[in-house]
Amino acid sequence: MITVFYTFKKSKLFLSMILIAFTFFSCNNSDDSTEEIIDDEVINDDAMFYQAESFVTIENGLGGLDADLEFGDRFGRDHDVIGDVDGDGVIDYVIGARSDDDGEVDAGAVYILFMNSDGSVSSNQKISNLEGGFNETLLEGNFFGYGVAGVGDYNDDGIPDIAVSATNSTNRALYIIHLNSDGTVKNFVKNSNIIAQGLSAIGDINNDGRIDLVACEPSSDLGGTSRGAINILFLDDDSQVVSGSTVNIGSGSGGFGEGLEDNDQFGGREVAMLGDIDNDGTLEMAVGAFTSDGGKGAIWMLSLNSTTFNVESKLKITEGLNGFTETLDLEENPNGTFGAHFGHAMCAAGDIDGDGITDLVTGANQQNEGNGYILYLNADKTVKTFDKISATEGGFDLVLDPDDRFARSISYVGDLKGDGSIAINFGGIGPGTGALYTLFFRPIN
Ligand SMILES: [Ca+2]
Ligand SMILES: [Ca+2]
Ligand SMILES: [Ca+2]
Ligand SMILES: [Ca+2]
Repeated sequence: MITVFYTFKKSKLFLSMILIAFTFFSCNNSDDSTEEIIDDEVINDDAMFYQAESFVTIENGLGGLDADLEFGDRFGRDHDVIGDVDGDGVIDYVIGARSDDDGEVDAGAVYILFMNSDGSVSSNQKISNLEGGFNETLLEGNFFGYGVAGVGDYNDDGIPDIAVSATNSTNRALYIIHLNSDGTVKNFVKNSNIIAQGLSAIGDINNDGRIDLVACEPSSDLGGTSRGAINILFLDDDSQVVSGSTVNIGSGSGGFGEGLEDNDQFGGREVAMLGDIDNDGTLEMAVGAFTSDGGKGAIWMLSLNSTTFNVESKLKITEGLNGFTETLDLEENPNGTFGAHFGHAMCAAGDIDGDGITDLVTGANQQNEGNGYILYLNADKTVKTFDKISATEGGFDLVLDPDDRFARSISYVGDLKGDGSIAINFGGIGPGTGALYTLFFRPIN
């Protein structure tokens, strides 16, 4: 522990916080403490910068969810907060279920979840071929709901709206859906020929009053086979993508330069806008490449020019590189893929360790039951230390199935309870239908 303490700010207050964290961990994990102290790597687990308060599982018949989820629906494969849709003062969610079969096999669906402040679902509204007033015909294999994101109020009616992607080659589209306060569709705008195998809201980076989006295309052959790419999208007053404004970043494009190899799948399923963490005028954004390094996975930390949004500098985080001391596995997975898939999903998590720098939540969903990680970042984009959240670590005592793929999707909720705790949503397979785990963290800072 001494070396860990030494690398941090040495204020007495800060040390006492770490001691509290360490004491909390020791009290709650006494069974593991003997082996935890053996090698340096697990010191990170002792440095927990939060108290694990509780978690809620949302799946068929659990956590207040009354929905007809079926095996393979992939509920929770992507999710985001959308603000308070029904005006009851509690944040609401959008959840993708891209393999839902309403109308056609794998046509897809999304659910608007109206939340209670304890993290349980109060009620829900499905949007699909058959429900929610969605005047659109989704075809077999459209995978509507592959990517979802809250975009704020795009049509100025006071009700937050959502972005939803469909990815099949017969209907590659980005839908901006303007919601009614009951979660049904008021109307929608379809942007065609947009590929978004992942979708992330990144805040209003061009300062035009509308939240901007990143569409992830990990299968892109830009610069080489399946090296992957992202597209930063800007939309106008009519919820349409502004033609000519899209910023394409990948191997040899958008200032990225070199570093990607074939089959890295840069872009993954999500990116995380961290803001200007080093205060030099560029915007730091994390982008995964989940099949990089033989399947172990990696995260690229990009610094984007604040005007062109092209990459000015970048840094790679993976096993043993730039401060990430975790061991990632290379084993074959039950679905035939290889490796841990670190960086498949991620979100910015605010400043959990209280050092003034935004921290990054990510995961390795193909390692054991799936691992979540909180990466505590330095201003130079490297990892200072990290906490791991799994079935056996992180203090939550999660109940996961062996092939749950916990943390395959991640989104930041914030203070849902209104008591200073932070809620973060993690997707998993659960009983096969898909599941959402809401974890409540109390930062110790
Ligand atoms: Ca609400
Ligand atoms: Ca609206
Ligand atoms: Ca904008
Ligand atoms: Ca921090």
